[in-house]
Amino acid sequence: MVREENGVFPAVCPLDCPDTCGLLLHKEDGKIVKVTGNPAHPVTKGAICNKVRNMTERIYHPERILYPLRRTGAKGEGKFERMTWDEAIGEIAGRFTELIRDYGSESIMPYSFYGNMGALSVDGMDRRFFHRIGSTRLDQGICNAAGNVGWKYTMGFMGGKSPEETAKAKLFIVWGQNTISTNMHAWSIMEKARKQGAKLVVIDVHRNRTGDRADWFIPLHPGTDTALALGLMHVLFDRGLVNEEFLEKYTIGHQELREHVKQYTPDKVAAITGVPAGDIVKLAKMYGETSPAFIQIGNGLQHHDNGGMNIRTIVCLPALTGQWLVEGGGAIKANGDYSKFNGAALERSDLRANPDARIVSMNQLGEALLSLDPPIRGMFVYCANPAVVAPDTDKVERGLLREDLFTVVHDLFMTDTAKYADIILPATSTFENTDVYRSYWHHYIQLQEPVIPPQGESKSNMEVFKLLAQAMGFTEEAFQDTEEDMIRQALDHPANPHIEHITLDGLKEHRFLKLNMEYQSRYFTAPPTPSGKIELYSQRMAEAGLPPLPTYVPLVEGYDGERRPGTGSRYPLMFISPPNHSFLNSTFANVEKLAALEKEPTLQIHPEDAMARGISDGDAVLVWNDRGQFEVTAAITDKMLPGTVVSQGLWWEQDGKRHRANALTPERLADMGNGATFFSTVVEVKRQRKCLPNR
Ligand SMILES: Nc1nc2c(c(=O)[nH]1)N[C@H]1C(S)=C(S)[C@@H](COP(=O)(O)OP(=O)(O)OC[C@H]3O[C@@H](n4cnc5c(=O)[nH]c(N)nc54)[C@H](O)[C@@H]3O)O[C@H]1N2
Ligand SMILES: Nc1nc2c(c(=O)[nH]1)N[C@H]1C(S)=C(S)[C@@H](COP(=O)(O)OP(=O)(O)OC[C@H]3O[C@@H](n4cnc5c(=O)[nH]c(N)nc54)[C@H](O)[C@@H]3O)O[C@H]1N2
Ligand code: SF4
Ligand SMILES: [Mo]
Repeated sequence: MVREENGVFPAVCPLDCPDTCGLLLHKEDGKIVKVTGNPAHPVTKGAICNKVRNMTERIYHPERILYPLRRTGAKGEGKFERMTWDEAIGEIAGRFTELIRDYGSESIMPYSFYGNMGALSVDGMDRRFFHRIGSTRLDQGICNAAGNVGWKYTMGFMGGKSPEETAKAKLFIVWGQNTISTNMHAWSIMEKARKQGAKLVVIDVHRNRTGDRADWFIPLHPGTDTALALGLMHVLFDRGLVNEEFLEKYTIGHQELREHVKQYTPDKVAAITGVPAGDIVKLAKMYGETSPAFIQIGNGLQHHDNGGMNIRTIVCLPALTGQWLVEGGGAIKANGDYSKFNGAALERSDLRANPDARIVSMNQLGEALLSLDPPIRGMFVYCANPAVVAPDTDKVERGLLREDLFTVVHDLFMTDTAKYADIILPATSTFENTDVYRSYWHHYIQLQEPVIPPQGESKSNMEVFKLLAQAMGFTEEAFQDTEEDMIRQALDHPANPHIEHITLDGLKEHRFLKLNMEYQSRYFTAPPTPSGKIELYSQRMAEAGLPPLPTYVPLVEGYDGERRPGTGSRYPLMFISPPNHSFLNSTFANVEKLAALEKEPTLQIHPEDAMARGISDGDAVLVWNDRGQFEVTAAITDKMLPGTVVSQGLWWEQDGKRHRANALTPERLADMGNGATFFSTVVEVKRQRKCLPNR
């Protein structure tokens, strides 16, 4: 039931961000006029980012889609006419039914990610529907898949330390994360600890906002983190800075590792990484001699060919020093496994008639749409914007342009992807829905109940898939469940003791409830790996054809062993395209206020690389490789080592101009988890036009 009265109402930030903030929505005359942080939330404590402080601009944006639309122009042209919900649901159900009859159920594919993190929005009725159809399945490896698999090879479980505890650390190593922009409450904790004397080291290929504020910024060549970690291990063993008792009691493979890392001398590692040998020794000593020492691992370094190995290797470090058992020490990459809901009950994969239906990696959408045999003929996109965020977007576009592909997009806006749709359905915002949220960083479960009514004729994901199920004649009870039924089912999960006490009634009363963390320490002393120990040597990796000990494997494309990036290639520069501060993936790129803060898409290029190409600051430059190209403005900076260029932010098409970083990125899969390899890309750059004088 929507709250009609004015006042201040609790809410949850639905975005794909580790912080999952508690919010307060301030309502006047039935409208949300202000979004602030909820000071009662124990971790996010009333602070929120500027993006969500401006959330009303998004919720009430004049371009929000409010009615179902049918395409009238060519695909991609963006011409549509209004249609009714009855017509839209009837047409989609009709087309899907025909496709299944003529080509089989695998001719249909969902494409979704976490534009809204609510369990009911992306892991609920939608999954039931596609299972029931028996569609092609989507392997959702675009974000953290490689790193999660890598972490689990070592630790068995996707969970690290608790955020609150890290306040005790005396040393923070931020490894491949732009914490200020992408995990701001972790940054608050670090800042507080630094006031008590803690030191901050940032290891990144680019001196991002966080690196700018570090005590020590260590730049390195992309995709060489495993080598750096092995160099640190070399020094830790060599100088007796390891915790022998911890190694003996809680790990397997430490003798093999000790021998193995002898080859990774500081000099050898310096040649690979670009980090001077003296700095490698200094960092290893700092890490080995400071306690508590905490490592914050981001997503950046796993978007590489060797991304899984990077994470698998870095999480071995706290085992070498025994920091897993020190309060405030250890590491976090993500804490998602602590808060797992009952996925089987939510998704109901038992409804699937064809459990062996084919699986498509979302990182290879272009290839799937163009080459899969038998072809995908119907695609339903929701909570995602693949025309911008997927690798090799030119290829994705060619797929979306296929006349024989029936595409439905459910979104709040005419995204770049929606322009290729045959039918667009208007989505509610989370503030119009009931849903339940967990965090992949902190330990609180939160409930969202509607604060405003659905805008226009928009409908939630849950409603849409219920309507479609009904129209297709699916009579199973699973399609009758209400939001509250499904929240109860999600929380009833005896396999996860951390949520055993959490109920819908409890959430209604308290808004957020903490996980039971009394079992946490067992993941560091008796982890759920095959050996029951932290696996420095992993038999499972050997069986999967991977090196069983942490091993530096050079990138397929780009940094070539011990030589400079791209040697011998026509494309001598490594291209990194991480998120910017004011967008959330591509969400908010159409909110004028936030886009204005980011000004324009830029290519950050080192003075040496710019000079070699006659490029001045502010010039329009063309960045290209065999996959595609895009034009951006050059920003000359020494924030990277020579040989690396950086373009932050995933931008929408504007006034017919595209700035799609992903035109350049590969569909290749990472070493583990079928993860994405966005940052393992080489390019060349040339000047297009001189900087305009009035710029
Ligand atoms: N403001 C904002 N916040 C966000 C997002 C957003 O788009 N905007 N996105 C959300 C999502 S979905 C995610 S997954 C996270 C992502 O946020 P983070 O976890 O911070 O990861 P990235 O920003 O992808 O990359 C972090 C850093 O890794 C660096 N990097 C790239 N390659 C390498 C490498 O080989 N080695 C090392 N050491 N560093 C490397 C990049 O230069 C970048 O500075 O943030 C979430 N929060
Ligand atoms: N080059 C490069 N590419 C990247 C990355 C990178 O760092 N560099 N990062 C990658 C990563 S880590 C990620 S996680 C992906 C993210 O990729 P996506 O998950 O596709 O992220 P967004 O672009 O934010 O698109 C989310 C969409 O969901 C819509 N949405 C929000 N709420 C709802 C809802 O309730 N219902 C429906 N139907 N729609 C809703 C939003 O309006 C938005 O259009 O991008 C990846 N792509
Ligand atoms: S995007 Fe992240 S930091 Fe911003 S309000 Fe949402 S959860 Fe909090
Ligand atoms: Mo992500």
